[in-house]
Amino acid sequence: MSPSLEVVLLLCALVPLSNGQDPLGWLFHRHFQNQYFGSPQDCPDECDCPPTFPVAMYCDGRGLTAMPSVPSRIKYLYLQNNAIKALPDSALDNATSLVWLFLHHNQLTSDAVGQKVFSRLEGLERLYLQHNNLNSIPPSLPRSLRDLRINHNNIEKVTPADLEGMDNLTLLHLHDNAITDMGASLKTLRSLTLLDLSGNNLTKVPDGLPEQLHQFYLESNAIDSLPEGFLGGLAQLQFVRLAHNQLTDKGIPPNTFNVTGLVELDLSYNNLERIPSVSSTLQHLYLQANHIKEFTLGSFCSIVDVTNYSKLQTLRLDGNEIGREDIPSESALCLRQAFTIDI
Ligand SMILES: *[C@@H]1O[C@H](CO)[C@@H](O)[C@H](O)[C@H]1NC(C)=O
Ligand SMILES: *[C@@H]1O[C@H](CO)[C@@H](O)[C@H](O)[C@H]1NC(C)=O
Ligand SMILES: *[C@@H]1O[C@H](CO)[C@@H](O)[C@H](O)[C@H]1NC(C)=O
Ligand SMILES: *[C@@H]1O[C@H](CO)[C@@H](O)[C@H](O)[C@H]1NC(C)=O
Ligand SMILES: CC(=O)N[C@H]1CO[C@H](CO)[C@@H](O)[C@@H]1O
Repeated sequence: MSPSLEVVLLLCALVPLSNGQDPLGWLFHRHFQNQYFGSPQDCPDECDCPPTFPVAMYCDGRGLTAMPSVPSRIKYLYLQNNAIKALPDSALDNATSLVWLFLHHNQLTSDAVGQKVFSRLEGLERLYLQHNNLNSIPPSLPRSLRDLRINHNNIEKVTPADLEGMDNLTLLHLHDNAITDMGASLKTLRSLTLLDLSGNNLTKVPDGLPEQLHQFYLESNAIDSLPEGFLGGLAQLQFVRLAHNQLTDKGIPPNTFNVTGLVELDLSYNNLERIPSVSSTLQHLYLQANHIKEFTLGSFCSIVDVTNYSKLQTLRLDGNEIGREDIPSESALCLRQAFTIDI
């Protein structure tokens, strides 16, 4: 056998010519794939469809300005980091198996998103639309969603119809928009555990907070007062962030934060002059950069004895109008678990 024929035979053994059986095939450039591994015929040229993971299609970061066509078998579609401007009604006609749809970091505007484009995606669970130019939540989003990210857009208003019936929605990222009003849109979200509304233009806390809420982020809005007992019915709530608002003592009804279950409360960068009363179970309290003039131990402990003390571990009071000398000596008993007190 001549040496050159040996080489050819060896290559044939190494490069499978049959239909995409090679587990590393998807790593190669598509043209190479087509030639040697046989990429699925229905994969658009501008995307990658790994033969080893036939339900995924990767079209991210390719400078796309329009939607590629999506084969019906695709469940996981990656379209982020492109310059896609429009999502016409027919764009996802065949994509009825989609479970994840990633469209973040594109140039979508609400006018260019079809009214019905999402309506046939009955199994969609994850929709990422953050960092686009949307000024409203697209109509007819699938009610099957579990994780909706639409932060960093220009949304001004959320209406009840936008989110109604999303019984399984667990995570809702709406931060860094221009929302002034949430109306009663949250009430029906019975599975919601994380609500991020930070970086908007809210002047008040939305009504009807979902009962399963666990993390509630409202920092960097324009809220100056809180409704009476607004954390009352939220038995799962552990993290509340209200930093960078315009809260005053007058705007916080007594015992607003004296709710058991709360683990972390961030009230930094507001206009408070007093330390609000908090539950003895609270572990981390951030009050830096307010105008607090007095260290009121009663805000943490109403009674102090062997069994009654605060569970506070972190207390930040730096950037206020008090100093270390303002902390009364009996604090040691009440705040016996506080490892960090910054003043
Ligand atoms: C949907 O599938 C049909 C048939 O394969 C095809 O002709 C059509 O172009 C597809 N539409 C889109 C938007 O991909
Ligand atoms: C929510 O999830 C359950 C269980 O997976 C499913 O049966 C139900 O249809 C989902 N609800 C919606 C509105 O899609
Ligand atoms: C939202 O707040 C920003 C900064 O505070 C302001 O520039 C903008 O005009 C406000 N937008 C609306 C819609 O109120
Ligand atoms: C918190 O509320 C309980 C009753 O629910 C009350 O006994 C306690 O004194 C309150 N704590 C503070 C610091 O006001
Ligand atoms: C406010 C509070 O937690 N009070 C408790 C203090 O400790 C006694 C027992 O010593 C409890 O009965 C109180 O409920």
